[in-house]
Amino acid sequence: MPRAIITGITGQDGSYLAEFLLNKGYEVIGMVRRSSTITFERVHHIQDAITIVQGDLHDQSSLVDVIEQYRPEEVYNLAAQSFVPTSWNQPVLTGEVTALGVTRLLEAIRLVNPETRFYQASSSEMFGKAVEVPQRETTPFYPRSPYGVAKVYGHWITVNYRESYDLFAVSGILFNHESPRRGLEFVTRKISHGVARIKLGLVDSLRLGNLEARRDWGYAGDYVEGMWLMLQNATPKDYVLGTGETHSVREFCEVAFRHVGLDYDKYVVQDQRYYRPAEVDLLVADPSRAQTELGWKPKVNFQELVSLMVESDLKLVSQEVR
Ligand code: NAP
Ligand code: F7E
Repeated sequence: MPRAIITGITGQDGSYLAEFLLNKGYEVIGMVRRSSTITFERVHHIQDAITIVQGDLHDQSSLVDVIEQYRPEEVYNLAAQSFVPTSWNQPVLTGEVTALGVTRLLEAIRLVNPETRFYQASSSEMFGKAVEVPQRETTPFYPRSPYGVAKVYGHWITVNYRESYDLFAVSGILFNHESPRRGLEFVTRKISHGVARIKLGLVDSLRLGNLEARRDWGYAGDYVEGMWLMLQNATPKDYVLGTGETHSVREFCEVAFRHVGLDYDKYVVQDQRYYRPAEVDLLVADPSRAQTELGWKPKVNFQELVSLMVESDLKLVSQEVR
């Protein structure tokens, strides 16, 4: 039975990846940071099938201990301070976790068991003020937030450890991927949850920032398969994962409100508080390398994704008000 460690298992992607690996017959070890409250909501349903171990990307020795204790074949580094606006308020913490945390984990692998295969969760935010459209593996980076800058560091240190120490270390440059398990502060979930609350009569407006920003939105469940495929490759190589389609925040609103028979224009209020000091205006992937070399393709399209999220939030919010 292959063994994998997932950092960030309590996050959106960690929970889908854990399910995916369990279905493939893996033993799954989830690394979690200590907290005074339980944050296992997303993995509650599989908690008996996984092993939870404490560790923190801030703490080198905890990472060495986890790798030494479990000696996994694969490590997926999904843990990060992942919310872009927070990275302006907490730039140093973001750098510590999202950037230096990667080096700490790579060091633990290099020192304890360099045979371990390593996946780094890189991000399309690294393309930022994109210098070409669509963005692919060779597109130069131009990050626009402390989060994007930290991810560029995490990306290059992964490449550097691969080239310096011959580690099987790869980086997946993933475009936005969403789901009913997305955190409530990210725009897609904020919209689907807002639509449900408006439809059920709990609130009468939804306050958002820049409606013209465009993203390449896919379904998180599809993307975790791509992470796994990258670690099964014959040679370590980086890949872009995305749908190749781009939509604006405004379009996401239109489709989400229309799904429940409402007109978004009557409910959405633009609020300066949600604008960013520097915006990423347009992201769209060229995922052709992953399609050709890994056979990876997203299965859920934009309309299906929006419907899936709105339906899930309608159910959730109606249960809460009952
Ligand atoms: P998420 O839901 O925000 O999950 C982040 C995870 O990191 C949580 O489990 C969190 O634990 C953990 N974490 C935070 N700080 C930590 C620390 N110091 N030590 C250990 N664990 C820590 O993120 P996601 O959407 O699943 O994304 C997964 C990864 O992919 C992240 O690295 C993100 O930056 C990257 N990414 C995401 C997307 C996307 O569209 N979702 C696209 C590209 C790249 P708690 O539960 O304790 O907070
Ligand atoms: O913003 C605009 C906002 O916060 C998307 C993370 O997973 O994907 C995610 O980062 C867009 C931005 O995601 C609101 O200005 C408008 O242009 O959902 P988001 P993100 O910043 O793209 C990347 C790939 C990651 O790696 C990150 O970890 O939507 N927007 N109004 C808004 N955004 C938010 N959050 N809230 C609003 O009210």
